[in-house]
Amino acid sequence: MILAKLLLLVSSLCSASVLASDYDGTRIANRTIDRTVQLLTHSLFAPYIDQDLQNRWWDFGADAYVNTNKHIRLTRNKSSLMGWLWSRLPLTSHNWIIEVEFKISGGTSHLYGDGLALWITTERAQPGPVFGSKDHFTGIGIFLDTYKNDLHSEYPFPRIIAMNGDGKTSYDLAKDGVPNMIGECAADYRRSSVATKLKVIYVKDTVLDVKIQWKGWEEWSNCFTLNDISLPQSPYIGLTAMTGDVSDAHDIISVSTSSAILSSAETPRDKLQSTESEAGWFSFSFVRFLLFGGAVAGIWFGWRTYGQSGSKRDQAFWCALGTSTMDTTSVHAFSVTFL
Ligand SMILES: [Ca+2]
Repeated sequence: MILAKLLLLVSSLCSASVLASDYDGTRIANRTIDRTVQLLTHSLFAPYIDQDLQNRWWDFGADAYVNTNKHIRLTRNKSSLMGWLWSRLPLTSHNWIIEVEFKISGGTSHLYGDGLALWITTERAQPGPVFGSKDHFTGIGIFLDTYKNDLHSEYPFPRIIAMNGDGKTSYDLAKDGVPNMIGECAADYRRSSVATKLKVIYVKDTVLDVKIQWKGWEEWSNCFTLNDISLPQSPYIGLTAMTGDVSDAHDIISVSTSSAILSSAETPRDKLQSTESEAGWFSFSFVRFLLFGGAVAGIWFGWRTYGQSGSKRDQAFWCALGTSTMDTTSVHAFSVTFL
């Protein structure tokens, strides 16, 4: 019983150390991301397709095509193209991180566009006018808009603009979505010399955080953070791009999606107390085990010692008593028989 408890305790302590080693300390709002678990069902890496020229978890279509060594090219640098890439399964995690490595490249002229979009929406794979996807979407669209439709706008481009669609409101193409935008920033991610990545972190009903890497490796620029935002349950992940009169090549290099396991500000203290409590139980039980073992050993040793001394004592007694009536051999034999 005690041994089983000890094994159970050692096992639980080992589990705690694994949790601790996974801790990456990322803080979001007033909570901490303890660890992340990558979702292979919503991630995408080279070579992108299997021997049947399919991907088990993603669909792609329209003008999109796969270069197994490099990317999924949503559009070539040619006018009037559109391409899409959608997860086949909805994302059921409440809290998640999506990191997309992309590349937008084209000529050096001042005419290029239109850009690409990351979708977290309840509908999937429905081509349309909003960066190659349908309008009146439900969920969030994060648009990497490289073409300034509204020439009178004061916003510099390229730009990131997000809209939280309710399924009814139209994306305002002529004004680059500004009337309905919920977050935005400027970032010169086009033709960047370093890998360009978009990172979106969502904590259910709490926060949506968008960062972009375009200046240098592992140099993330904050784009925008939205508090108290709720996205639809079980959305799909989509990436679409479109060219019009102007064009660019829009490529997806990889998508890495992870489920995020969070702790509240109080949890580390609780965990610490729990660990201390377990450690205390362990110490107490171990001391009890030692005391019990010591007591058993003491009784056994005492019994042996008493038995041996008793034998000698008896022997001395009978020897003294039997000097005239018994010889030594018979006394010894009697003593043994008596014991
Ligand atoms: Ca635009």
